[in-house]
Amino acid sequence: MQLNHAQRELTLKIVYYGPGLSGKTTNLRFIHSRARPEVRGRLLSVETHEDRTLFFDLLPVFFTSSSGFKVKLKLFTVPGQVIHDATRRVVLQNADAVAFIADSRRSATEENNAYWRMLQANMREIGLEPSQVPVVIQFNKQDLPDARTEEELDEARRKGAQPVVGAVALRGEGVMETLHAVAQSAWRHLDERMRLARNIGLTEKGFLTHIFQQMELRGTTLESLYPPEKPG
Ligand SMILES: Nc1nc2c(ncn2[C@@H]2O[C@H](COP(=O)(O)OP(=O)(O)OP(=O)(O)O)[C@@H](O)[C@H]2O)c(=O)[nH]1
Ligand SMILES: [Mg+2]
Repeated sequence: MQLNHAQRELTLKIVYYGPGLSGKTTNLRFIHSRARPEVRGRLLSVETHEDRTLFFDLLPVFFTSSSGFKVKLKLFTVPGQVIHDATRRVVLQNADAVAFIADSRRSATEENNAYWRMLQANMREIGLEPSQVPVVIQFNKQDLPDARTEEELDEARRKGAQPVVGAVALRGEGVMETLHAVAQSAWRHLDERMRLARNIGLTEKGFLTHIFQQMELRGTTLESLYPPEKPG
């Protein structure tokens, strides 16, 4: 988090972390496609010719609050291939929250677990205390055979402390819900420490509304929470 009172700017960093090919870049591409140009910048991707993330993807989402504060959300993905461990550590630096993108297939369980442990290790290596960084778990690729069922996701919800979202990122299902959960977690965590409502005159509801009112939410569970602004 960067809070610059003189420039009246607040920047939050959210990192999409997870095994190779779990769908991290697909999440960002979908968000980019559904955000109005007023609230988003370019999607910057550094990838191989096979579409594997080589360094990171970055999508900035931003708005100016009614109190005149510029609020920027920087969405990053890490590269999932095993060899890029050092890069994952660099990208994770100063993360305010993490969206852990897992592959729902049972055959991917071991890999998910390995990357989960790697996430904790990476955080420690860069001086982040894992228990102090909010994490939201997305079980992506729910469309594939052998994917965990909704009941199994419920079990994960009961067992773990983190919010769990099922997704088919390729079709955009669960993508906005994941972003909402991780943005909300990041905000709450920062607000506890920084008293953002008092210090910059922005509430959680205001923060989320500024972002999600400018997203195309049709067909998502967020639609009724953030009805589009009426023109005029
Ligand atoms: N069936 C299915 N395929 C998906 C889904 N989401 C992503 N994919 C596919 O999975 C492949 C990998 O997706 P990416 O978004 O590039 O994965 P990544 O996590 O960014 O991979 P790295 O950059 O290598 O870490 C692509 O072919 C996607 O089209 C999904 O929900 N269902
Ligand atoms: Mg990628």
